[in-house]
Order: sequence, then C-alpha cells, then structure tokens
Amino acid sequence: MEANGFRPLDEKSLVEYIKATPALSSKLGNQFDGLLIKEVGDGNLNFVYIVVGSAGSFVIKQAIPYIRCIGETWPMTKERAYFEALTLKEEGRLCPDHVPEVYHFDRSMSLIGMRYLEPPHIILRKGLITGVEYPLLAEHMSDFMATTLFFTSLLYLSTTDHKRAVSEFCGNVELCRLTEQVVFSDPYRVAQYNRCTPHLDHDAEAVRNDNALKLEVAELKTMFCERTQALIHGDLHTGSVMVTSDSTQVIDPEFAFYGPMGFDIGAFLGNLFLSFFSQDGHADQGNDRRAYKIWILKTIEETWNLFEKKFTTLWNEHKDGTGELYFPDIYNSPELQLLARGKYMKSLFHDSLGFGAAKMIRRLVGVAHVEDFESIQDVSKRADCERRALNFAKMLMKERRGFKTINQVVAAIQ
Ligand code: ADP
Ligand code: SR1
Ligand code: MG
Repeated sequence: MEANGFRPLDEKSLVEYIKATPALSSKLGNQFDGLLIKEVGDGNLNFVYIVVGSAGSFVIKQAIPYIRCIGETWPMTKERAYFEALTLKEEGRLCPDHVPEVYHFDRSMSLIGMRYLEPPHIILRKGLITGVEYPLLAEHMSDFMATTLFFTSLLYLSTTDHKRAVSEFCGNVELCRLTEQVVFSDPYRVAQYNRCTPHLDHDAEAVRNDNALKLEVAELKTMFCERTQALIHGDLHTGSVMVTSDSTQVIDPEFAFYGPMGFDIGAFLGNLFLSFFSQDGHADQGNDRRAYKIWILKTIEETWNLFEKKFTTLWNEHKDGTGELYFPDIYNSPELQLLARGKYMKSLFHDSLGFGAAKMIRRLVGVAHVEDFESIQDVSKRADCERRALNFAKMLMKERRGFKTINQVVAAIQ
C-alpha cells in the first residue's frame, strides 16, 4: 500500500476490495460464490477487469502510475481515473443512451466501477477489422458528439458555468501534454518511441521534412492547447467505442478536457479513414471488401452530415437560452442566425478534417499504432495500405480548407 492509499489490484485482491465496497458488492447481490474475474485490458494505459457473479456484473478499471503499453519507464499520473470518472458521469448525463453508467469511483485507488458492456458488445475497431457493418453507428455517434459538444459549449453555457468547468478540467494537464507530444510533436521529429513499418522509413522521414505540413500541424497544436470550446472526450478513436448492431457505447474518456470540438470529430472520422485504408490488407478470396469500403465511406459522410444537422438543430432550439456567444437581441434575424451558424460550422468542419489527419499520421509514424494495420501479416501489403493512408492524411491536413462538404472529401479518396 502506498502512503496515499493506492495499491494496484489483481484478479485475486480485487475480490476483497469488492466485498469491502457496498456499491460493488450490492451489484452482485452479495453473492460471491463462483465469481468470475478476468483482466481484459487491451488498451494502452490501464487495467480492466470484468466481474461476473450469479446475480450481477460490472467492470473495474484501475489506472496505474505509468503507461501500460510502454512500462514504468514512462510514468503517468493515475489521477487520469478521476477525469475519466468525472467525464463518464457528465457525458452519461448528457447522452445516457451511449455512455456506460458509473457505479463507483475511488479516487485514492484510481478505480472506477461501471456497467459491463456485455457480449455481443465488442470494440468497434475489431468489428471494422472483421468487416461487420453497423447500420446505426453514424446515427448514434452523431448523437453522442452533437449532445456532449453542444451542451458543454458557450452556445449553451454562460461563461460563468463554462469557466468553472474549464478550470476543473485544466487539472488533466498531464494527459493533454501526452497528446501534445505523441500527436502534434513526435511524428514530426526523430523521437525515442516513434516507429513505423520498415518499408515506410522514407515516408516517415518525408513527414519530418515537410515544412508545409509542419506549419499546418503547428496551427492544430495551437488550437488544441489554447481553445476551450467544449468538453471533449479527447481520445475518440474506434477503440473507445463498443458496439452491437443496435447499441453504441463510448468508453475511456480519460483524456477529457475543454478543448477544440474538432479534435473529437476528427478522431472518430480519422480512425474510420484508417479503417478504410486498411481494408485491402484484410481482403481475401472470400471477401474483397469492396462493398465494405463503400459502407465505411457512407458512414463517414453520414456521421458528419448528421452531426451538423443535430448540432445546428440544438443550437436553434436553444438560441434564446443562456448561451454566451450569440445573444438573440444581437443576432436578431433568421438570415443573420443562418450566416452565423454557417460560419461556425464551416470552421468546425475544417478543424475536424485537420485533427482527423493529425490523428491518422500519428498512428502511422508515431508511438501508438492501430490493430487495423498491425494485424495485416503481409508486411509489404501492410506498408502499401499505410502509405496510401499517410499520403491521404498529408493531403487532407494541407488542403482541408478547400473542402466544402464531407462528400467532396470522400470523393477525393475515390
Ligand atoms: P485504456 O484506458 O487502457 O485504453 P479502455 O478503457 O480502452 O482502456 O479498456 C480496455 C478494454 O477493456 C476495452 O478495449 C474493452 O475490451 C474492455 N472494456 C473497457 N470498458 C468496458 C466496459 N464497460 N464493458 C466491457 N468491456 C470494457
Ligand atoms: C503512449 S501513447 C498512447 C495512446 O493511447 C491512448 O489511447 C491515446 O490515444 C494515447 O495517445
Ligand atoms: Mg483506451
């Protein structure tokens, strides 16, 4: 036990912890016979245990004071669990259909107890690798992003409430600094943990020598560090979403803070683009993945288009409320309101494309790669897929302001 009351648990010691914690033991109906506990953490940072008893179940997630996928040589605050619990509760309040309920939080143990997203829920990224279509994905993710981003922005909040929330989440500085490093800096310089498929060495070097790209990423990094537009999830890739054919659940918001909305939208769209480019590496004689690639592109289009529609509808519904930015006595005609919304959404669209591109590049030449490509066994095939993704991302970051619609972006791929 550390002085501050923290001790890392394992499958055995977790049983005693559960028995001593009424909020958890009651979820199991206080029945401990035949309790099944399994560590399933396949993410990069934490330990995750599935706990299933005869009368109930939950998931326990514990942060340890370092980055799991690297080891103790890269220390990381375990206070990230506090921001994850806080955000799960806030996003769950705003969007209960798409966020697992928090049952218990223990700050000194950096431990969260939450709803077990039981099978057939799987991580979206894994479903995309297998080639499964999720017909409600765009509908659900646009719901999640529109509600969580709108209701935490100054389009809805007064600066009094917004600044209070901003100041609380400024405490998540270490996780923000991790993103600043691994998304916006390391891919553009020689760095200890950077890696890439060997065939891509020259492509990685070209990224480091691309001055136009570096100037663009500087603008995006500036926005990430300076802009407190809304409470963002902060790591909204396809590994942070669990799905079935009719359920979509967003997990893992430990990187949350008040930042630019486009970072969330871009993370999700960018990871769908990565999935698109990985598909040729998963094609086989039984399935050439052509139809599946078309489904991914359609989902990208629908996600943005539905998001835009839902976000502007919320804005219109709340235009006479307490939001600080567009007072109705100033923006006092439908024409002016339309112009204001058009301007805001255009800039959000370009931010999202830029951040999406940055999130793609970091997964190809930075420290943390994605299973979409890593699971392609044939290295030269993997390199071909990765190179196409990288070239598209570089173009997207540099040319993003030239795109007016998401359909144009998708057309640029084809
Ligand atoms: P990390 O913060 O380390 O990235 P994640 O929150 O992504 O950890 O969780 C790691 C894995 O644990 C997920 O990929 C998923 O398989 C599983 N998991 C996490 N939360 C739940 C949950 N509420 N229900 C079911 N499985 C979960
Ligand atoms: C060492 S970087 C680890 C990455 O995993 C998390 O999911 C975040 O994306 C972070 O950048
Ligand atoms: Mg994660």
